[in-house]
Amino acid sequence: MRLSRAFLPTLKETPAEAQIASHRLMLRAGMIRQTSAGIYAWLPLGLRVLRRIEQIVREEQDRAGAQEMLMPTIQPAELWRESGRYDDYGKEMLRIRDRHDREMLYGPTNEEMVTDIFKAYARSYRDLPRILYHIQWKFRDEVRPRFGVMRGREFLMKDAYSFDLDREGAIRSYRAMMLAYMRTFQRMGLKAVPMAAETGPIGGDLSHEFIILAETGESAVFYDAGFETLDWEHTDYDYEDPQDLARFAGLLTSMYAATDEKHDPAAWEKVPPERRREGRGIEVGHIFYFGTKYSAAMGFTVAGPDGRPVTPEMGSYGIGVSRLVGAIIEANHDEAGIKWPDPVAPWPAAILNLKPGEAACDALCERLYAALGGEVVYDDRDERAGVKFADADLMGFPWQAIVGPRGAARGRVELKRRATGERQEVSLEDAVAKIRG
Ligand code: P5A
Repeated sequence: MRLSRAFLPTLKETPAEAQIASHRLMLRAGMIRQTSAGIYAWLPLGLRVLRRIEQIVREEQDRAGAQEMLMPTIQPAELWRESGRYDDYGKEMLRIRDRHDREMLYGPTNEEMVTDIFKAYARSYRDLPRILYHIQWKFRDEVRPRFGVMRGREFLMKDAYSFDLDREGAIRSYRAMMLAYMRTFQRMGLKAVPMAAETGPIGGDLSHEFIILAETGESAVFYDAGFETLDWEHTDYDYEDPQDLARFAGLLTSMYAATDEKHDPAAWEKVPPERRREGRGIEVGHIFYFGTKYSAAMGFTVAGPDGRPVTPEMGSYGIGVSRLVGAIIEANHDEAGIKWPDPVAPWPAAILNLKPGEAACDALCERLYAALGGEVVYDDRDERAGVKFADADLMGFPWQAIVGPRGAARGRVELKRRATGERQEVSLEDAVAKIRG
């Protein structure tokens, strides 16, 4: 992407309305633009990051055996009358009437709809277990939308729903999602801590929030150092093996973790002092086991092994995909801008041509750009070097390949690692190899 032709608009001024770093940086880096309170347009830079995050979420859901579908954003009110939530949900629900005066709503979540769809097909215990998910926009008319995409009114969520024959099966599905979540967040370079949580309007008696650690997070958290060091992604826990999942859940729950609201000083005392960690965090995921709350209310049964009707046990599992964009920035930024972790970066590198029009600079930049298949940002603008450095730091590409006349004459590129500030002079081939990772 040549910057001279791109729509990657950065702002020099700090927008007055933004109270937290990620919101400020997303506006300044030209990732999002507010179109109404709590509703945002995703500009090209923001969309690329959103898509990468979405893809990691998708891959880990698939790996856990969940199947992707896509349900609509607009839902009929009747479905929500069946579960009794139409009135309970209150003002957070955006209610709409169509031309025939039918009551509709913009979905804040999909428990009713997925139950209605699945029950139309599932007939017997052989149709279970299943986990279905989609990645779809939601609307919640929050009283105070704030912090940009962290608490929006319209936001992108991955929501999965499990259907099992009995409680034991449902707990297994719940654990599988827990493992998928730990792997998902780790792949994004985040440290995630699951914490026992309230169930609120979703309901049920078992629930965990996934909090990622960021100094600027909204809640204070107390946790065991094990959450920082354990590798969930490369362990051989098998989703198909209930004992493996139990082992994994046992390890998770054996380690202390609580937000300040649920902090238990007596239990904290039992954690060895060298393992005690205190920090701040942001909720990026929330999972629920609620048994037959929706299946029973909506008359969903399947024929059990003995032929008698069984009401399936359910759970639901959410990840705030658009919130994650803000959360990752909260965990990875400095004064100058964003420091994208490689797995979610919009582009792996920016090539900074410090002297466009100078033959050697232009030639080296073009060769580098071509060698990288055009899959980087090439700052070919007729701008001062200082402007290019500032924009590249702000947009946060993991690598900056800096090409000035002196280096270019010798075929050398200065490679800067955004996260650490480290710089080294390398050949074009080495620059390509490093950027490709
Ligand atoms: C679980 C999936 C649910 O809605 N139903 C389907 C359950 N859970 S939840 O906790 O209410 O939301 C799941 C995650 O969505 C993100 N989120 C938000 N992100 C941005 N702006 C909002 N207003 C917002 N509300 C919820 C959070 O990451 C939450 O964990």
